[in-house]
Amino acid sequence: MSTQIRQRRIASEIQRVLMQELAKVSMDNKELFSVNISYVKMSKDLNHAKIYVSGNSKSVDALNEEKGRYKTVVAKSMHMKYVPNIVFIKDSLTEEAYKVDKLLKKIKQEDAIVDYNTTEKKIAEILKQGEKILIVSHINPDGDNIGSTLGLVNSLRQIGKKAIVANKTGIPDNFMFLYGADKVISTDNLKPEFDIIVFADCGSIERADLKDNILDSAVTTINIDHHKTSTNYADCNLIDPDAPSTSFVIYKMFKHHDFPINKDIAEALYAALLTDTGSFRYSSTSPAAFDMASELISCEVDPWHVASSIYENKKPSQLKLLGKLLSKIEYYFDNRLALITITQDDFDTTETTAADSEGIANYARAISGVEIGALIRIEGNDTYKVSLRSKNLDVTPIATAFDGGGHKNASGFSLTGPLNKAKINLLSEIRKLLS
Ligand SMILES: [Mn+2]
Repeated sequence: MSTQIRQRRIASEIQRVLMQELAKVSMDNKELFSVNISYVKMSKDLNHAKIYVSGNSKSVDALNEEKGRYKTVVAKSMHMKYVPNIVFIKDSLTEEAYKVDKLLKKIKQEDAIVDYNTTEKKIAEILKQGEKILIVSHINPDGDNIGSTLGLVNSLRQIGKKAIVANKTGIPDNFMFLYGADKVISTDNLKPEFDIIVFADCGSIERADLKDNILDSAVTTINIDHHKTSTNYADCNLIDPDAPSTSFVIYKMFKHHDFPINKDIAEALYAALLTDTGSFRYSSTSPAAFDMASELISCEVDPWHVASSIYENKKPSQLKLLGKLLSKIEYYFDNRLALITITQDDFDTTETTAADSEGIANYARAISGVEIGALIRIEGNDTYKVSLRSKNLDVTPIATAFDGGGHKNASGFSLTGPLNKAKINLLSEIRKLLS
């Protein structure tokens, strides 16, 4: 056996024996609890063993005080004729590596913050210099879309900008109480006259449904969002995936760069925050989310006025639709998936539209034992809009598989029909996630 091989074999055997002993000893001596033997180096003549350990100097001293005892342990279990002298050495390499790793992470985080703050500042400057500003979100807008775009437009109008909000499908009745909601126009009626287009809470540019001549006319495009799947499709992209709502990202920019916030603006931003956190229930409801809510309420926002206008303002036809849909929920995969399907017939017979189905996917998720609630809704000629709601699973992989996006617990995408084909495609992707 070559000396080198012997050196290595004995070294690894000593390491194994001492690790075992350390595991025993550390039960009584907490100092040694986190000590680990990184490696053992034997001298050529096998008379000395250097034991490199991770841990603080105190624990290394403690080991060296008892090194006679450890030598005996090694001698006993290895049946060696000449037992090597043992010395414990603090392995600063692992510690260094740990420090470097921590430092790199910190630099990366700081870079991201610097990046974010620079972008935020740049966007604030662009908005303050702009004249004609178009603000859009996606079709069938939700509360965050509406509140974010209205909060932004009202603040920009306060500083003298010609700013408007456009939406392809208009504002649902329960958000019409927000200031400026009645001035929102259809994207179909836009003229190419804007120097800036702002996309707010709009995960992809396609969902905004803007005509090419409008897009081409703008000098600068801005994307303000909190969807973790958001792509950097605009000239300037301010995306905070940890933000509870897009209105949170806008509110931060308002505060950092002195944009006006009056009661109407505060109410719009609050409505967006309230709806996107599921009334402060989702895990996105951070301390900062409550701080924002608290500050907005100090701006005279009445939380009950906002909540009751949005949630306790349903038309009888909406409840008719809900009742119809609840009675035909389908269950799959041991009741872990609950699926609601909305056909054109469901809308026609209850005299409702897509806007009236907002929030219905949540009912599927609300069932005990269900892990994913899914909603398939007719959107157009043989196209279906799918909304996924999960309790704990991350549903974004399913959404991205179908070119959609969203958040961990709430994602969406489109599927082409016929309905049965769309359903089978959806079920096979969900099966993968649940297995
Ligand atoms: Mn949002």
